[in-house]
Amino acid sequence: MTGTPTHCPYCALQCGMTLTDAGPGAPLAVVPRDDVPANRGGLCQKGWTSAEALTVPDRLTAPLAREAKGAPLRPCTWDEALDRIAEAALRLRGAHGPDAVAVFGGGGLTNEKAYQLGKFARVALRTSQIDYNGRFCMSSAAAAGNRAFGMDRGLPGPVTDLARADAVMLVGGNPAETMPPFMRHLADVRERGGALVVVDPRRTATARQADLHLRPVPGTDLALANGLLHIALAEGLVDEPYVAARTSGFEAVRTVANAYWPERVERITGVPVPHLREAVRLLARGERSYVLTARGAEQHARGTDMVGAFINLALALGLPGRPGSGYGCLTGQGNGQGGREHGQKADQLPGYRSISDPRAREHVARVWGVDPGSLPGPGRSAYELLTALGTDGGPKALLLFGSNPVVSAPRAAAVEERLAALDLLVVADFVPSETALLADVVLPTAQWAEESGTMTNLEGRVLRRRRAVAPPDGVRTDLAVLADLAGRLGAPGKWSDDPAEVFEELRAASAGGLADYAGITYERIEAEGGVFWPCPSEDHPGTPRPFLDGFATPDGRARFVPAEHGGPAEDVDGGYPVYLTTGRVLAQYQSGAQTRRVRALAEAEPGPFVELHPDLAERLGIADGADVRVTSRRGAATARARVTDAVRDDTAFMPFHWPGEGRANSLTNPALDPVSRMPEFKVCAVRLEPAAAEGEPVPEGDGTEERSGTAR
Ligand SMILES: Nc1nc2c(c(=O)[nH]1)N[C@H]1C(S)=C(S)[C@@H](COP(=O)(O)OP(=O)(O)OC[C@H]3O[C@@H](n4cnc5c(=O)[nH]c(N)nc54)[C@H](O)[C@@H]3O)O[C@H]1N2
Ligand SMILES: Nc1nc2c(c(=O)[nH]1)N[C@H]1C(S)=C(S)[C@@H](COP(=O)(O)OP(=O)(O)OC[C@H]3O[C@@H](n4cnc5c(=O)[nH]c(N)nc54)[C@H](O)[C@@H]3O)O[C@H]1N2
Ligand code: SF4
Ligand SMILES: [Mo]
Repeated sequence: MTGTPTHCPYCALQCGMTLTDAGPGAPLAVVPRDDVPANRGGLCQKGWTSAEALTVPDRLTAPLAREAKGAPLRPCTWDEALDRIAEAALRLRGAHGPDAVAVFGGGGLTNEKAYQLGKFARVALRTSQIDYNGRFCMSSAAAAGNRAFGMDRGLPGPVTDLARADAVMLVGGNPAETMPPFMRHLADVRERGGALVVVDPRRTATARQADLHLRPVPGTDLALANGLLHIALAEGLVDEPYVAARTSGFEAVRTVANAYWPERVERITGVPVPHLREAVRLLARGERSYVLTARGAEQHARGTDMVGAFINLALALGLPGRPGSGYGCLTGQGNGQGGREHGQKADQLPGYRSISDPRAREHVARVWGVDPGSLPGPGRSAYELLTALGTDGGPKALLLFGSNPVVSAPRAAAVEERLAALDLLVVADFVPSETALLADVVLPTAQWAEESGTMTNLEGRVLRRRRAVAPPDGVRTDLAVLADLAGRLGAPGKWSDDPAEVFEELRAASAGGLADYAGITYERIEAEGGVFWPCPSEDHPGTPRPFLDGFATPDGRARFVPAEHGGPAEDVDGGYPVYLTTGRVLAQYQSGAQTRRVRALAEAEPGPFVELHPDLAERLGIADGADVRVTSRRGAATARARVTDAVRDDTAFMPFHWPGEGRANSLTNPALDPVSRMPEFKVCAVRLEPAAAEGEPVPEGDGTEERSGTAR
């Protein structure tokens, strides 16, 4: 049996796997590939069971529509569904202007789909109102990377470079659960004598493998980073020649760091001074080290500055731009990297171009065959877009591809209300997700093993996704849906449903941009095991390590950006005395729409839970396994108690994979970072009580988006 070599549908590691048809009625057989460096023959439980998602019992195989609000969703023909969408889009545009129709995308979409979705919004709908769930994901790391290096790239080089590091500091990431085969690369570091430092309020499966674990109070990482830099300065560990030769702006950062003496930082973060010193000593002990961030450091109302403070530390130690060394962010979704390069972001055109840049507009408009003046300007960011839906002056219709915001958006109840207020909600998905169940029209689309395209993994390596089976009857690809709708809307230009043709156009549209894919072809990807962007021409080798010769800033120097600690947007108080942080578990993926339907995964993690420390549990009279009611200023949720000393006694943790009663995002604070517009998923203030006890009524919305400014 030969099988089809492709990659996992889920996270940014994009583990290689081969899919083999195991005969009629049997699911595709999944075999890990050992020729893909990211996973080298490994897979996590989600990857192993990924083929089961293709044949779940409630897989969507016909379009659904409801006749009116409140009426049930019923199967209809593709023509009925697409006519209804096109008719409503034209009607709403006629009545309210092009911004009346909005689009929301996802970081799981292939490059081809992300590109086509952005083009569809700007050319077919002529709307500025498009954004995507990546805004909830690594947007703060992207903003900080752009600010410091002039370019936003997940890792600064191939994952296999990590092995040679003297130390890796991982801030707010739990790859033992979120990218299990990645742990192999961290194990290589330790086997070769390097050290692993983990910064996480919880003693996670990742932290248990670390040489040193720092456990800050959630939301205090900025003070921690400044404090580590203070120690590096005090102990003469700053690489002054590197700072002089390759960076700008250090003096302002030095001045800020001076005020973060170790005892003050211990007071703010709860991390003991000897641990702070040990962390700096480990990170500075060799030439080659990495500072890596993930969502724990990024999903904050000051996430851009938080990541920036860790970049400052890496720069002061002379790490970025050296081989086998640097700063990196662990991107999250399958195409988390490529999905943020080709124009589904509110302010962006393909090739990581700015939609406000006249030259970028002219270049892309030429490729699209339209007048640059017809392209809209920047639109609203994800949360701002979702909460504008159905308001006066907000969009009246939304077309959503590749996200399930009813579960995954912050303050989700408010978002759910806005979705319900739309004239028309269209959701394209493979399964009836919680958001699809609210829709007026649901479009059943093909999924990963049924389609081809490209994905860009956390290394910046562009990979091929290959079709292994035909989609079920009745199902169309996202590209086919967009092409058909563009035709019904009378859109100018070319609208192909063939990924190879769309990729050719993407190459031209990205040419000359920061994320330049012009020299990448499907053939090269297959022959070379992936190609790293930027790759401006077919004879260019691709760029695995973009910063070796200089940074992508105008003067080639990396920029230091000073930032002061401010604390979380919402601090604990008498009414809400416990921090809540949220994140992931191994066996569930994101909103759970896919993984909750896979038997082995649902058995491994059947439902919502809240981790709390034994001392806190005892104080509150909550037993392990009992139902806990968790209340924040936004709402309440009920989940099963997991009493564990892996969490701090001032902090509870909930995964966000479940809808309904146990939805973590009923609680989260949508305070947005001023630069990235990333919401503060990682800290809010809550009250916990046994679920049996009558809680006080939940207060109405009360301006919690303002910063409390409480000094810690
Ligand atoms: N199993 C599984 N794997 C996944 C996903 C999934 O849903 N399930 N999703 C994929 C996606 S899209 C993403 S973005 C990645 C996310 O991957 P990660 O970033 O590794 O995942 P999270 O669990 O969101 O957060 C990581 C850690 O941040 C810690 N943390 C919370 N608050 C703070 C804080 O204030 N400071 C610090 N330093 N740490 C804090 C949490 O305790 C948690 O252990 O995972 C990808 N892989
Ligand atoms: N509290 C809290 N909330 C969070 C986070 C957190 O840490 N804490 N993390 C945030 C992060 S990092 C992320 S990335 C978001 C993710 O949250 P979501 O955006 O909700 O991500 P998914 O659950 O992956 O949703 C993808 C949906 O699209 C479908 N889908 C997948 N691929 C395709 C495709 O190719 N085409 C179409 N048409 N449909 C597709 C899936 O079946 C699923 O229903 O959640 C964010 N929300
Ligand atoms: S680590 Fe990510 S890419 Fe690899 S098998 Fe698991 S979910 Fe799939
Ligand atoms: Mo993410």
